[in-house]
Amino acid sequence: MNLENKRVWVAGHRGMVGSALVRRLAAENCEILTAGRDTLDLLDQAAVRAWVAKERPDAIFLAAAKVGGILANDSFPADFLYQNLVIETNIIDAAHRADVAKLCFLGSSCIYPKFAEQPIVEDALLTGPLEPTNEWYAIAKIAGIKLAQAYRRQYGRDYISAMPTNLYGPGDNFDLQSSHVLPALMRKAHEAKVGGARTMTLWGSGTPMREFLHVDDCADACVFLMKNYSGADHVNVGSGTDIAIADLARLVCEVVGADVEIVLDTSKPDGTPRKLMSNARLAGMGWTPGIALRDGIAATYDWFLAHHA
Ligand code: GFB
Repeated sequence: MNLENKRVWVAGHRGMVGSALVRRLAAENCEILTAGRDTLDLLDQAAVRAWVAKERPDAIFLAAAKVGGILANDSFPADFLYQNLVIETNIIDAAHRADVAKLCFLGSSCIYPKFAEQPIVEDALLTGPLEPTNEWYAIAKIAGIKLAQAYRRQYGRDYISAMPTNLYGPGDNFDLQSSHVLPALMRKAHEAKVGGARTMTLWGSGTPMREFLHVDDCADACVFLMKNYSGADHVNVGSGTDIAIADLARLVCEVVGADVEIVLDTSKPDGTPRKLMSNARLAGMGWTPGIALRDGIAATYDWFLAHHA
């Protein structure tokens, strides 16, 4: 799809991914549509239908979601399952009713089985049990993939799905209870440095492996897919490399300039042992990521210093 002069709705534009999409779309010469929480409640089916029918976007990036780190996922299963199901069903069905030509649904790498073979190919979906700490969120995201496929199959809609790996970058959530690991470690390292602390606490064993992608790379990949991909199969969006959480903590401390000893809080869950996705499908289409982890962490720390510290 050529985005030039098209009306493109970024649902969830205030979130980390949505705001990265808005930044990226500025280069596409399209008209970007947004609706803040004050104007449109995405949990309200009638309101979403009315808004989409009135605004008539040509394309939609479905980046709105209830998101959080391992503890938030584990603590609020009803919120993660219910809100994500409702947001995606409301938007995808409203898009179909308003004849929206294209939609890109964003999911997550936690849709795959806990013990999937690594690197995880797209076909591993629904081949085994999920990781219990985030199965609620995962089930909602799997339903989103299936919704896009179902509207394609029954109504011929060109609705696609992108599955990003663990993301980080400007606009991330730095709240220690609800955030993902990377912003949590950045804040802890920063506070240790400023406060002169000698230790920094890491949840779990530090041995789980995670793959990280800068959110600007993710936005670029989603725009690439919107423009170049029309298929029922979801597409992994990753960096292609992973790192142990303890090594990530050392890297973050180096970038931040915190000289601390790492202490483990093993009362907190590890989650899935490893989730490195195969990015072969996307690479085969001609897209590869551009931001190295250390550079991305440094840029995110600059953003953190400007906005939070
Ligand atoms: O990023 P994270 O919260 O989520 O945690 P998941 C990744 C790993 O980092 C886990 C460890 O093994 C955590 O125990 N960790 C160490 C920490 N210290 C910390 C800390 O201070 N804060 C946090 N948050 N983690 C989420 C899913 O899984 O990933 C979501 O729950 C979603 O559904 C998201 O898929 C991308 O990678 O385990």
